[in-house]
Amino acid sequence: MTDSLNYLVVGLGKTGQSVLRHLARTEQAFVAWDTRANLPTLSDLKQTYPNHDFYAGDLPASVLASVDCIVVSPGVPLSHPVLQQAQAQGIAIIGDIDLWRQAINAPIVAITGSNAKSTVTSLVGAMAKAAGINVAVCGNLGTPVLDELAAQPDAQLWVVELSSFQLETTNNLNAAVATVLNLSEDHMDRYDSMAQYKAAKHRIFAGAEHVVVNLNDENSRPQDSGAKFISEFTISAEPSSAWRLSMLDDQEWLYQGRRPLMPVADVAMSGKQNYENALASAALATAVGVSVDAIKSALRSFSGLAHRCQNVAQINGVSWVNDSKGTNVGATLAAINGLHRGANLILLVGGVGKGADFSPLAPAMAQACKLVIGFGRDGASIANLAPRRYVCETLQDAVAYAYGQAVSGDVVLLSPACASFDQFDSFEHRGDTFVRLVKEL
Ligand code: UMA
Repeated sequence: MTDSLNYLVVGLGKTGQSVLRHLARTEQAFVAWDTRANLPTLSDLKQTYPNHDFYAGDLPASVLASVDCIVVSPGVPLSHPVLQQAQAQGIAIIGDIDLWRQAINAPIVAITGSNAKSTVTSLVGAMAKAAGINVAVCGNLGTPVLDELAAQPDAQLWVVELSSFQLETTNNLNAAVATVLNLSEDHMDRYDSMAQYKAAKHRIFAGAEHVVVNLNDENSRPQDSGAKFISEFTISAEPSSAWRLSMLDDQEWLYQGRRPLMPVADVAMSGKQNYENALASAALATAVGVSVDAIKSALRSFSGLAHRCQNVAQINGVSWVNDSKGTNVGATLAAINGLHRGANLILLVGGVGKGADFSPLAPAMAQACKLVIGFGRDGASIANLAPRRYVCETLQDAVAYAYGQAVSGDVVLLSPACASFDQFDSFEHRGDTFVRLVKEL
C-alpha cells in the first residue's frame, strides 16, 4: 500500500526506528533526522536504508520543502523551531500512534495516567490472554506500537500504554475504551502548566466508545467525551455502582458494583495502590468483553512488574524494595502510602527532578519515613523537605548508608521521584544497579 506521501521521521531512537521499518515495509518515501549531531547509530542506519537521506544535527533548510508529513518521536518537543516552522507551512505533524491507528481495525484499550499505567496495561493484557484472546500489549511501556504490529498483524485486541508525549501527536484514536488513570505533576520541564499536561493526556478520549473514570481523581474524568458508556472505579466503598473496595465477612473484597468479585487476599499483588490498579484493569477488560473468570484468574497470578514496588530481598528482617519506576512525585507518594507501617521507611530519592514541585512529599515523608536519603542531582532538594535526612552523591552511597541505619521491620525503598539520566541510562538501569548493590550486601 502506498499513499505517495514523503515523510520526514524526526528522532531516531526506539520509536523513530520502528517508524523507519514500517515505512520501508509499506514502501513509502522517507528521509530521517535526529537533532543529535553525534548520533552513534547513524552509519548503521544509512547502511540499512541506502536509498534514503539521513541528517544528524542541523537540518538543511531545503528538506522541509519536499516533505508532506512529519512523524515525530515522543521525546522531541513540538516547540522545536523546525517543527514550529513546519506547522506554519501547513505540513502535517503526527506520531507513530497515528500511523499504527491507520493500519489496524481491532479494538483498542488505551491507557494513560501519571502513574501505574504500565502495571494496568500489563494486567489488562494478562486478563485478555487468560480469556484466550490474541492480544497485543505495547506502547510507552516498551515495544513501539509499529514493531508490535509487525510481530502481531492478526492481533484481536490492542492494549496500549500512551504517554502525554505520544498523545500530543495522536489524533482521533477512537479507542474501544480509554482511561486517564490519575494525574499528578510530571514532565514540568516540557509543559508550561498542569492544564497543558492534562490537555495532552485527555486527547486519549477522542472518539472513545467507553471511558473508565477514577472517582478519586477528578482529573481523570473527560470534560465532554461523547462516550456511549462510562465505568467508574474507586478505592472507597461508595458509590455502590462503581468498581470498588468493600468489606465482606470481615475481609476486604473487590466489588463490581453490588457484586463481590474476590477477596483482596487472593490478588497476587499487594498494597492499596495495586487493588486500585486491579479495579481499573477489571473495568477496562470488562468493557471489551473479557469474562469475570479470566479477570479473576489473571488477578490471582499477575505479581507485578520489575522496578515497580518490587520486593528485592529480605536481609536481617529488613525489606528492600525497588521502585525505580517511581520517577515523579505522585508515584513516590503512592509507594510510600502503600508500603509504610508507621514510620518504618528508609526512602532513597533523587536524580533529575524535571522541574517538579516536591513539597507534596513533605507530609508523607514526615509521617512514614524514619530517614530520607537524597542522592544524585536533585536528591538534596527532596531530602531537605524531610525532618530526618542524609544527603550523599551516589546510589551506592545511599544503599550503604541505609544498610547501616535499618533495623528489623524497616523497609528500604528506592522510589526516587526523579528521572535517572544524571547517573544512569534509564530507570531500568538504576533499578538493576539497586538490585545488584542489595544482593552484594
Ligand atoms: N531526539 C532528537 N531531538 C530531541 C529529543 C530527542 O532528535 O529534541 C532524539 C534522540 O537523540 C534519540 C531519539 O530522539 O535518538 C529518542 O527518541 P525518544 O526520546 O522519543 O525515545 P524513544 O527511544 O523513541 O522511546 C520512546 C519513549 N521515550 C520517551 O517518550 C522519552 C519510551 O518511553 C517508549 O518506551 C518508547 O518510545 C516506545 O514507545 C520511555 C519514557 O521515559 C519509557 N517515557 C516517558 C514516561 O513514561 O514518563 C514519557
